[in-house]
Amino acid sequence: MKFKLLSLTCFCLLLAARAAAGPNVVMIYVDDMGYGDLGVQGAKGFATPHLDRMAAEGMRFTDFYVAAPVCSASRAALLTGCYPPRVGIHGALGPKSKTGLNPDEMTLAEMLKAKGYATAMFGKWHLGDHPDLLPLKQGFDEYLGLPYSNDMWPENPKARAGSYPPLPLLEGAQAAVPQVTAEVQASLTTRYAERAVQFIRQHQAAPFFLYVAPSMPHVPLFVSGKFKGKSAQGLYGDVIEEIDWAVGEIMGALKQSGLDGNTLVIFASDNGPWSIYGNHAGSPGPFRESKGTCWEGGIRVPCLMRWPGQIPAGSVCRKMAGTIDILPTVAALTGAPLPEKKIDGMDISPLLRGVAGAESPHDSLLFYYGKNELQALRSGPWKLMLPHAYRTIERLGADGLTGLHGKAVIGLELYHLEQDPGETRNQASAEPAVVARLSALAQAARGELGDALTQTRGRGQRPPALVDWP
Ligand SMILES: [Ca+2]
Repeated sequence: MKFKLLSLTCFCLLLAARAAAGPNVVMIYVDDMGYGDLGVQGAKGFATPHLDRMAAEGMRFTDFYVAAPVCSASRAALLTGCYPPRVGIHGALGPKSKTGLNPDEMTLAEMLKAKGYATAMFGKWHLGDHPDLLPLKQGFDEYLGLPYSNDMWPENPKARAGSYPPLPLLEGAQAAVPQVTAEVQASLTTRYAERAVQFIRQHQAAPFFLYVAPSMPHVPLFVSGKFKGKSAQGLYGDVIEEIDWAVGEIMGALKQSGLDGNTLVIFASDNGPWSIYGNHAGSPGPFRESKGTCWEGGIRVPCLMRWPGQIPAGSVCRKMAGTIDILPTVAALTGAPLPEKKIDGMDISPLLRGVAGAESPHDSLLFYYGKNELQALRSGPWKLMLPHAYRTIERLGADGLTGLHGKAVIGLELYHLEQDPGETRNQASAEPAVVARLSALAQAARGELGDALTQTRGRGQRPPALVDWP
């Protein structure tokens, strides 16, 4: 009897400690999935029942943005709450990169670790593959995954002989598989999901941060046997259905562990679809262009958030928000102190909670591509495209082979995203006052974060890590 009372007391203390620590956080960040690739956002030829259920049980964001339409810059923004130029990460880092995310920056994992959270990452890192820059050095207790994109691989059909070193699958900082094969690629989505489920089961009593970053649906596409040939769309649809299954496994593990009501789950993509791959790419939905451009198709991504009892079920948020907001929002929800260094994201927890009248905290969101080119910004319903050159698609590829890029140059163009989400009607000459207001916002941003298009160096730019390889 005494023992029972004691264990009951322990259990209550444990629950109280858990509540004081704030919610668990699960961040799922997929690679190159399009806005139109969710069932609830019109996907055709494949099904996403688990993601659709996540939307039904949580909140779907219609106006959610990445900070850059490319892998490394987008991931740096997610993990630091900063625009990519603030932390010095541009584009997509290659193997044996001489730069990476500076360990002096505070990541989401480090912020929560300081608050007593257990942390783990399973999936694609892509913020520097030098041993000093891998996830274990950036706040994660545990890591399994590819250090960069799965196409930076000797067996990639478009790679020149010897252009890529062997691609390892890392466990911590060691190669669990020194040379990833096609068979290993096909196992990745399931491997990451299994490790995520195992991690959840091992941490039922401690608050945790789990970051799952599937290597898919980035080309080359691979899927495990259990999903091969299942969707009407073909291989891309099969790959999305396996990712959807993985999300279902993670949500199932949370439910079975009794953690549903105490866990915030976020799902988003790191940029728009890689449309030049034709039937091996997803859909940007109603938006213009795709990955690698600052048109909406490159930067507006699917985003779902679920936290039963805290986020209203079946809700839709149409306010402007982005991946830079996740770190400060998680800080607000968990009581973790914000990084000491300046960040750009803002707390959007009133939007998550569905507070009546809650607005986007941002006057504007900025979009970068290339080597720190400020190519576009959005303020309210307006989007200003700044003069720059970008890649278009002249011919689509198919079945894993790329197509043909063209080049386009645009001047100063203005679009009303609520009336014209497809960015088809340039309003610049009709709305000079709006152009002037957004141009002033762009100019202020250049002073702070720099801009290669105008050769501006920003006051607030911090250096990335620089490393030597033997
Ligand atoms: Ca990507």
